Amino acid sequence: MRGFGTFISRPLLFLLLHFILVKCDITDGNVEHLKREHSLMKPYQGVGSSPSSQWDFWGSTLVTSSYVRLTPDERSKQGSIWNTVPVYLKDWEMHVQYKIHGSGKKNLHGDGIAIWYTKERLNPVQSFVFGNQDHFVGLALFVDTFRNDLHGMDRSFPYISAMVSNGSLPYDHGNDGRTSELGGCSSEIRNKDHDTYLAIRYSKGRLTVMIDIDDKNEWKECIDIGGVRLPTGYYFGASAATGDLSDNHDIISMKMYQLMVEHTPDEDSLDWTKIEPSVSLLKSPKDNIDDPTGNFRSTPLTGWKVFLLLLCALLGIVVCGVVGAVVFQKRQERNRRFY
Ligand SMILES: [Ca+2]
Repeated sequence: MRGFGTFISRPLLFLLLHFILVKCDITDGNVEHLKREHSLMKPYQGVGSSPSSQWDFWGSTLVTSSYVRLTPDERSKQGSIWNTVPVYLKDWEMHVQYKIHGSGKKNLHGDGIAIWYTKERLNPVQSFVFGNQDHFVGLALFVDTFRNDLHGMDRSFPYISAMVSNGSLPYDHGNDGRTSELGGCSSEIRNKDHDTYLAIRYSKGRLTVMIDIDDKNEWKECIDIGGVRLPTGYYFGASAATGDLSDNHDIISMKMYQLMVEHTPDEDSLDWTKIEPSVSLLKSPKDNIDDPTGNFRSTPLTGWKVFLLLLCALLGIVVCGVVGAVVFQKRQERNRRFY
């Protein structure tokens, strides 16, 4: 693609970049669509202490006026925070502002934060992953800061990955969930001077995860997969855990936006609370081991990729046309001179 830019005029390049950024910016941005009953924002009034609070917390979680600390930078801590109101939106977008920081040097910190959309909330059972149960039912997004699987050296940590489970398949902490992940990306999210963001969008069976770690107010795609089925009526939560190594795991805000999406009458007549969490259009999760990137996305091309392909094809045709015309003209001139 080197030299691609030289083919494109500046206005066209600007238009192209604008198009890509607009497509990547999945922020709904419409405050009217913010669902306050599912959002956690400063100064977290009443969280955990008021009976009418829409958020509960558990374990090592500490609520201050400027952040919710799921774990301090100390060993063997587990904490979580949970929305007490089930979500009945069919299409939604959750924006999480968070910060993971601590005194541990590179690779000497852990374990990370998980964001949940699950059937059960606040379930302190014996088997924990990131401060919650490993046999969860629903969706989980793991911001994993510690590499447990020493065989998986092909990816760098911190690593963000998503998993959907109906409860039959647990998250395997020993291999960083590699065998069950739907997709993921590496991201240097620790010890930033600014807060970091992630957005989870679920709409029409498509799960998209975007991240913003550079404080530039721009989303970058991390995960984008189709064929995901999630019910309504589940709960949002965030949790974190430390082990022998630790970090401060802070949630600054969780903002839930309703997406205004039309559904067919057939879709609307379904009982969305009865949907079992599942993913189609994918290889079996175990095939993921053979994928050197640990990443499989057998998804159709997204809008802007199709746009780029079409643009390349169009440019190709234009270049061929121009070259053809020049050659034809030269030949005509030569012919004229010949005669
Ligand atoms: Ca891990």
